[in-house]
Amino acid sequence: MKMTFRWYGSKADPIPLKYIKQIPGMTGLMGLLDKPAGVDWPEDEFRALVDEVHAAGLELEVIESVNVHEDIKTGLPTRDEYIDNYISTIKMLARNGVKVIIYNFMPVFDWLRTDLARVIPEDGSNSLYFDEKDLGAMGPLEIVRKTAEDSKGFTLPGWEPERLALLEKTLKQYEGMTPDDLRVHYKYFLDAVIPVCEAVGVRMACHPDDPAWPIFGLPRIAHSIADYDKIVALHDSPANTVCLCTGSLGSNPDNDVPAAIRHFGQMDRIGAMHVRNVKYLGHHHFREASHLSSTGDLDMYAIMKAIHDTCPDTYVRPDHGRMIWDEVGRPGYGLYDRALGAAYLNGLWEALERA
Ligand code: DNO
Repeated sequence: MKMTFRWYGSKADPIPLKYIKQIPGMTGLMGLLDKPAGVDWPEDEFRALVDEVHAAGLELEVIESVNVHEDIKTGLPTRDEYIDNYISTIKMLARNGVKVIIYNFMPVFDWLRTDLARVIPEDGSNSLYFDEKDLGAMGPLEIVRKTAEDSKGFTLPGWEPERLALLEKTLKQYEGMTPDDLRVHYKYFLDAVIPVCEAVGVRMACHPDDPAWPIFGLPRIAHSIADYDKIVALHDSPANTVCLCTGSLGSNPDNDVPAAIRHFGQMDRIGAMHVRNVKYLGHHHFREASHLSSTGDLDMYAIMKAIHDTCPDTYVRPDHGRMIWDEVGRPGYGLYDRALGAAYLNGLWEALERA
């Protein structure tokens, strides 16, 4: 297992690489270049990032994310140009030491919450929160406006300004599209990129829908074991993998997260793991908890054991943290609680190794 940390680059992330390196057991990053979906990433800029990360004593073997352009997801004729750019980016990343590319195939919205800083009454910290009842009153444009307002000036992954500028147009493109239609577009994309990945030694890892159910009537195709079975079958290859996010899949209590890890781990189809905990508050209603099992509803020991038993070489990052100790930072991506999460997950790992 390689413990990694999500980082947004020195211009966009207030957390210095030095601090990340000081978290015990941290081997590297899940990093990115801040480029809009569809763009061919410039090699000189990426090389500079790699050099900066290496100089800090960290690795950059996982990229999160190279976003997929909406024209690819909606199957427009313009998709081929964007797929060519994606392929060129894959080759460039491989030349520079990248092993895994995390992405998602969610229409329009990446992840969605109704409150980015819900106070946890027990201890006064705050975390990301979702209640479908609150969403009921808001349309997609309103939730976007609210999320932007609440993000404290940070660009949130999946909520990039260029994506939001096209929101109304994009939403229209999905009208009438079924999950099967979306899978047809997905297969077209995978058939083009996966052979390239095989040739250059990179694995694509698809992030699940978050939360793990359909929203705003949009087709969503990655929120259960059955969904993921279909995705890995769309183009059967060790390069076509999942980024198994415990908190996203686990937002639906019907998903047995350790079982999902074992299932895809045994198939060698886990490219990366996001590990975090959720606390269920009702139907389609949850908040994010600290990583410690007893503060939420997911069994972190069972999760780490499933990784240990079936995909022990995978990349793991402590996913979203709460905001604690009055830290001001990107919602979900502060330093302190994610560092505590990493230390705790490393502790579970040490116990598993020794047992
Ligand atoms: C949210 C993240 C997601 C994830 C993308 C991968 O905090 O886990 O935005 O990075 O879905 O493409």
